[in-house]
Amino acid sequence: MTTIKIKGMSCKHCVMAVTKALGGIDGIKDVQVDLEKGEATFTEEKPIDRAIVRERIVKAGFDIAD
Ligand SMILES: [Cu+2]
Repeated sequence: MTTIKIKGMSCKHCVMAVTKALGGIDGIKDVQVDLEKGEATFTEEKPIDRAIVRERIVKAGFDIAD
């Protein structure tokens, strides 16, 4: 499992948007987003480039905390 910090989520709609953005990436599955912790957890079926993850998250209107 991989866990990343997501910046900018404030409600369950944000959670859904982030879940959808991550779930749309080829090779990522089992996406779980925790609003209170500001974290997203997922399984990588193959190594996923962090730049791609960041790009999708930014496109959805959020950002990743390093
Ligand atoms: Cu929201």
